[in-house]
Amino acid sequence: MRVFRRRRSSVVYVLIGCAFVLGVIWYWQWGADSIFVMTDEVMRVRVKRFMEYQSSEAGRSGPGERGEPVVLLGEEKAKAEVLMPKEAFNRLASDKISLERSVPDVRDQACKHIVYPRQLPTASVVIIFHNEAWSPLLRTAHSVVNRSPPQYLHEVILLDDFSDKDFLGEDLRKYVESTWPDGVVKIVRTTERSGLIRARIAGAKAATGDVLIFLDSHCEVGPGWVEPVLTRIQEDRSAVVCPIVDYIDANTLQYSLNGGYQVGGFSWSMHFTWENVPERDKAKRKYTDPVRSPTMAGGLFAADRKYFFEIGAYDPGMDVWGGENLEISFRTWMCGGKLEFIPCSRVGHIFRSSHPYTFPGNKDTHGINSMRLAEVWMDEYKRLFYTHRRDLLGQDFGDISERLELRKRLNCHSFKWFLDNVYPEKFMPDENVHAWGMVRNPSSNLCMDTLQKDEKMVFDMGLYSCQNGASANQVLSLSYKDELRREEGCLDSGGKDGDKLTLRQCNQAKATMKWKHDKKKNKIIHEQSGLCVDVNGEKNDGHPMLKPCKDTDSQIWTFEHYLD
Ligand code: LR7
Ligand code: MN
Repeated sequence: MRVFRRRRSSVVYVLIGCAFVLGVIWYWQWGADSIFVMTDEVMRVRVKRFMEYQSSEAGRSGPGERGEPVVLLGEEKAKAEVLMPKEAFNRLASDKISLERSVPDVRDQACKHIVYPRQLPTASVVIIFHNEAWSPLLRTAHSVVNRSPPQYLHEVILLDDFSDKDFLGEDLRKYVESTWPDGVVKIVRTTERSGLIRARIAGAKAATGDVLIFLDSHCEVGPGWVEPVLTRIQEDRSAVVCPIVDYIDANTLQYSLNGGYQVGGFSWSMHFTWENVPERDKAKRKYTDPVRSPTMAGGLFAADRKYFFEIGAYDPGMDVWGGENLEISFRTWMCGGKLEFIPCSRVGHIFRSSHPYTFPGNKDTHGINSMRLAEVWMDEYKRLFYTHRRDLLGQDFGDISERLELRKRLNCHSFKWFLDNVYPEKFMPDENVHAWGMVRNPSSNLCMDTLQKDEKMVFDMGLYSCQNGASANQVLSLSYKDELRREEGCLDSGGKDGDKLTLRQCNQAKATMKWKHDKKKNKIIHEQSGLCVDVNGEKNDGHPMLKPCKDTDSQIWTFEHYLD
């Protein structure tokens, strides 16, 4: 019995061995050959197409070429204006422009002289879309194929997040297959509306290149955009990197360079903000060096494909839109990676004023997604998020246990570590301050209020009935540096009788931005002029102003919280 069994198993080994040898011979004779021949052939097609585009680009003419604006007139203009609110950009102007238009080379001169390594990892460019218009979507794909050297472009994945516009079905498939018969552009479709976060995960899973590069479906990449990105990731696989985002006008499709040179921050309401590069980072670097950034805007970035999954891809519990950009930013830094902008890589994006798609269930997905992010990553600092979003307290944000598990498994730093080490400039409304919260004049029950003004702008501080802590527009802090400030700006005043309190960029060197307050006298005194802040008979939507100090109810102010 034993002998028999042994003999049978040796027969099996011999058969497996023969099959293996035959397989190797077959592969060597035909398989390998045909694969290599095909690859060579495909690569030839791709290189030829790339060279042809490159050599014709400078001579192109037509509407919108070189990123010039398209201005519609008369009937067309009227038609475009009707479409604008629905599509949130000027589709008619976009449709007039070639899908392969040229864009200006807005890179710094120094970028053009850099010689990048010949051997670089390959890119899978993932373009997610839901009901995107035809011309911006295809212009994104064409720009990638036309401006990425074929040896580095593994594939372009058009990830259709369950669009229901007809032309994005068969028509798109036919267009893609006939335009890129070599298969460099692929369509992958989700089987239900996933939202942009899960759509990106699906795109990343379908990809097989070394590096993932995500783009929105209304971008145009600039000359030489891909090499610096791949070079940086080759140097350091834990670098998650973003191109500089140029501006494509939603109305004229004009491509204009982002002259500013900024990095990403965030507001405590969990919105992305642009911030100046801190001096300490400016000092040590050349213009062309990567610049570290606390956060990213979200849509345009690259990461080593395996690394992207190692650090937890995205939170699949996030719906439709919003919050994922700060989540991946905090997580990358806190779990051992880094986030950078690459000044020599430029990509244009159409900035739209609204979303040309639905939010199923009419949910505030940005709010709920941000709750998930705050609960998983922000430790005790989530209090500052809820200060700005009291309306969200008690809302259901779903199950976050897997994300908490991930944080533990990756042994990530605390949020405080992130603030201290990556973003020390970030102002905490309730740390290093004498007092904070509502600033109330008890006799009128009016509070200082931003009146919803955009805090990136300069504006006069207003007055509004006190909302008892429910309105983030009424949060002010009196800092240890004697600033009376919001998250972004500080109150300033000319210091004359009747002058208003103007919110503008904080500047510690400015004497006109210093204020004194003590909870005994309850006045707010403008240090430089010695004048007092006065309600001066103003009502809702009015403005507090400086007046000579006197003993009057309209000069009494109390802060919601005193810390000393
Ligand atoms: O359900 C959806 N499914 C999708 O596939 C909803 C959207 N999408 C697609 C959509 O077609 C688009 O390609 O997702 C992409 C992003 O949607 P947009 O273009 O409406 O977003 P946005 O440009 O207004 O918003 C920014 O913030 C978002 C937060 O969730 C995303 O991170 C976007 O990618 C991001 N865009 C950028 O960062 C572009 C550069 C901005 C700058 C500077
Ligand atoms: Mn976008």
